[in-house]
Amino acid sequence: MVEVLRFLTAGESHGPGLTAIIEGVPPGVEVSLEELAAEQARRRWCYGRGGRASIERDEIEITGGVRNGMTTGAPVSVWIPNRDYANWQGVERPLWAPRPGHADLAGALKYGFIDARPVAERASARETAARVACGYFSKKLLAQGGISVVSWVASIGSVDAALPPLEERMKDVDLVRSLAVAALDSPVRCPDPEASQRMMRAIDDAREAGDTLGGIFEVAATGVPAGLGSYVHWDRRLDTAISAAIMSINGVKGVEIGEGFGLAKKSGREAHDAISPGPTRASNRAGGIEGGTSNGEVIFVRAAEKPIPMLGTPLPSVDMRSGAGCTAHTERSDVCSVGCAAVIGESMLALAIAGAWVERYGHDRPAGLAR
Ligand code: EPS
Repeated sequence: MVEVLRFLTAGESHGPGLTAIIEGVPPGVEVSLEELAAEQARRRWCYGRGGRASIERDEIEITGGVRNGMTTGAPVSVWIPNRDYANWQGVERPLWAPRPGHADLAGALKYGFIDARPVAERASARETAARVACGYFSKKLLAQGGISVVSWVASIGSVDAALPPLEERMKDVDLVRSLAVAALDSPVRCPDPEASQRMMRAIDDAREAGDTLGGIFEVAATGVPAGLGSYVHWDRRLDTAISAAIMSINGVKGVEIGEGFGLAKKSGREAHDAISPGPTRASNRAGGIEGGTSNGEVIFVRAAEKPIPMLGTPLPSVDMRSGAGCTAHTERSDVCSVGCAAVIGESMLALAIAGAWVERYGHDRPAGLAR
């Protein structure tokens, strides 16, 4: 048996474009090119991105699976051309000195390349434009079932946003919504305006020093019914799917569900969410998942993105042709992309939850009717 909802992407950062295919979206999901383009625009730019973000327009085409503004149940295919392709045609840009922290060296060793350019081209986070396209269809399918997925940035480098306590952010649906709305006004997607300013200054300082920054973003899904995923086998657990989906985002090195690592420092009485008649919960430290199964609370995920590996002032590396020491390759790049990673996090969380949704409710009928 194949997975009910699955997606594939293809294409390189500076190739003609990216292809995305998502299969398993039920028929009758209302979609629009304008919304899809708006979602792409959210992913494309945040404060800290480099020159490339202003070159690309992501003039997307839906080439399959949609008729008269509705999904048909057939695989949905999307084409996202790269505008920068024109500037790369006929130009050889070898990458002899792998960048520490990037896929360059590991990929070159794996596939036997001396020039790591093919690695850099496919490992590039440009590919996430295709994931966000797939994420859009998942979000629309989930919206039919009353689920929405939102995100914001909690920290960049050493600058932390002054957010309401984690316990409240994980539990309170209205607070989740208001944080996501506040993040819309921030160039770094942080709901705290004062911290946003400091984050932007930190990004400027890093740029000036030829350095880069990472950060932490939070993604939350509200309206998720109890019963998605299962405890019966490791690969049917919803937290398995969610953590893999979030960890797969370029640069992500840590994922927590609910209070995550913080729970390890608490006693059982402090850590668990007591059940009251209803059944209801006054807290959501579990982040909406117990026993690999959604429990009806907000699904709450935190992710840590490492600093971007392409540095203006590069770290030591080796020239793959001679083996001699040198400094790592450098070229135009981003300084910080945490605000964009948050949007990609929404897509990946939506894809993981949508997978569990269609597994439970099927994909032959519109999501709103299936439940
Ligand atoms: C990326 C490097 C930059 C980013 C790119 C991801 O591209 P370039 O090498 O062309 O300057 O802009 O991201 C995108 C193009 C995008 O749309 O997200 C990398 O090496 O990962």
